[in-house]
Amino acid sequence: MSTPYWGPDFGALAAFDPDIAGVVTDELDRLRGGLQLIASENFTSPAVLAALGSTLSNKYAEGYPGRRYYGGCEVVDRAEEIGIARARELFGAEHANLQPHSGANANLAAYGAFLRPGDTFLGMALPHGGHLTHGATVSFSGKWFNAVQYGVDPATEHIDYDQVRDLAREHRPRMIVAGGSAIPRLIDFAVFREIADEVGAVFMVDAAHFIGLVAGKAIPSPVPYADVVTFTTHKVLRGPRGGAIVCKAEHAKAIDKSAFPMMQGGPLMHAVAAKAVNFKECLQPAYQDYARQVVANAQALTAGLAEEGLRPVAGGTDTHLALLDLQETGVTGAEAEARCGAAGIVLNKNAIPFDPQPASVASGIRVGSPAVTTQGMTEGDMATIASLIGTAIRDVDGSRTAEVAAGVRELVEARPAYPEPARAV
Ligand code: DSN
Repeated sequence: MSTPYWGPDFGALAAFDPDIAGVVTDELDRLRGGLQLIASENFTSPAVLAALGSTLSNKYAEGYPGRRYYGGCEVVDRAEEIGIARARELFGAEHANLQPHSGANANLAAYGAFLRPGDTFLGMALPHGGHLTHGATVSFSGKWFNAVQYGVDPATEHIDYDQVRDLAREHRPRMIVAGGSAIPRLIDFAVFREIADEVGAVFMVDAAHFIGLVAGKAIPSPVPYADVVTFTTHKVLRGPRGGAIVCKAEHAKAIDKSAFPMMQGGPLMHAVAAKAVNFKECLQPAYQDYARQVVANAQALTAGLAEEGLRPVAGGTDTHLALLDLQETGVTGAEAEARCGAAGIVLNKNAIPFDPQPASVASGIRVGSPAVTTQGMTEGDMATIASLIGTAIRDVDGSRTAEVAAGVRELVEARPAYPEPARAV
C-alpha cells in the first residue's frame, strides 16, 4: 500500500457537525445498551465499516468492470472483480452481481430479467412469512405483475407445497419465488424446482434472510436448485447494508442488464468493496462456527420462549429466527414490542399466519439471534433472554421494567457489542 489510508475522521465530524456526530454516538450507545433481536440486523465488522467509509464512495462507475461509462474506473474495477470472485467461491455460483443497493432492488432486477409488466408470478404472501416484494399489493411486485400468492398449511404452518403446485398448474406463472422475511423452517428447494420445471417457470429464491447460514454451511443452499438467488448482505451474513444476486451462467447477461441499466444507475462502489470484505470474512472457518451458533441460539431462545407460554409458529425454528404467537398471553405484538423496548429488548411485532389482527397490531413477535451471537452470547444467555422477554411481555403496568432492564444490562455488559475501547475524539 503506497498511500496512507484516508478514512473516517470522527474528530472532524464531531467538530464540524456535533448534531450528526451525536446521532452516530447515540446509535452506538443504543446498540451497545440493549439486546438487538431484530432477525434481519447484525453488527458488521470494523473492516467492513472501513471499506464503507472510504473514498470509493466518490466514484461513478455505471457499467461493469472493464465496460464502464466513466473514465477512471480501473481502481474500483478491482474491488468489484474481487467481490464477484469471492461471491462465486462462497456460494458455488456461476455468476454474481453485487450492484443492487438493497434486497428490494435485487428482486426488482431479478423480476426485470425474466418478467414483463402484467406477467404472472407466484410468491409467498407477506402475512404468511413472505416479503413485500413477493407480490404484496402495495409494492411494485403486486402493482406491475399478476402476483399469485401461496401460504402455509394451517395445521403445520409449514409452506403448503400442495398449494404451490396447484396454483402453479392453474396459473402457469413465468416465475416462482421462494423465500421471505418470517419463515422459521427450512425451505424444500427441490420441491420448488420440481414444480417450476413441471410448469416451465423460472425458479427464484430470495435468500436475504438465511443466506448467511448458507455461507456458513449451517443449512442447505438454494444455489444448486434455483435459476437465480437474490439476497441482502447485512443480515446473518454480517456485511454492509446492500443487495446481491447469484445465478446460473445462462442468465448472467439478463441479470446484469436488468441490474444496470434497467433498475439502477451508478453502483455504490464503497458498498461493493465492503461486500467483498464481508465475503472474505465469510470464507474464514470461524464464520462457520458463528453460523452454527446462530442456529443453536435461535433454537435455545425459541425453546425458552415456549416455556414462557409463547407459541412458536411452525413448532420451532431451523434458522436464525422464530415467530411467536402471543394469543395465549392476551398481549398483542405491538404491546409486546413496546414493553420489551422499554426495557432495552429490541424486537418487532409480526403478523402470524391467519392473524386476526391488522399488521400494525399483530398477534406475534419475531426474534432473531444474529446480533447477539456476534456479541458472543450462547445458549445459556438465550435462556436468560427468554425469561426477560416473558417477564416484560406480561408486565402490564411497567412495574417490572427496571428489573428487566437490569437483566439486559448484565448480559450486554458481559458480552458487549463493538467491544474495542472507544477512541478519543
Ligand atoms: N425488512 C426486512 C426484515 O426485517 O425482514 C426484510 O426486507
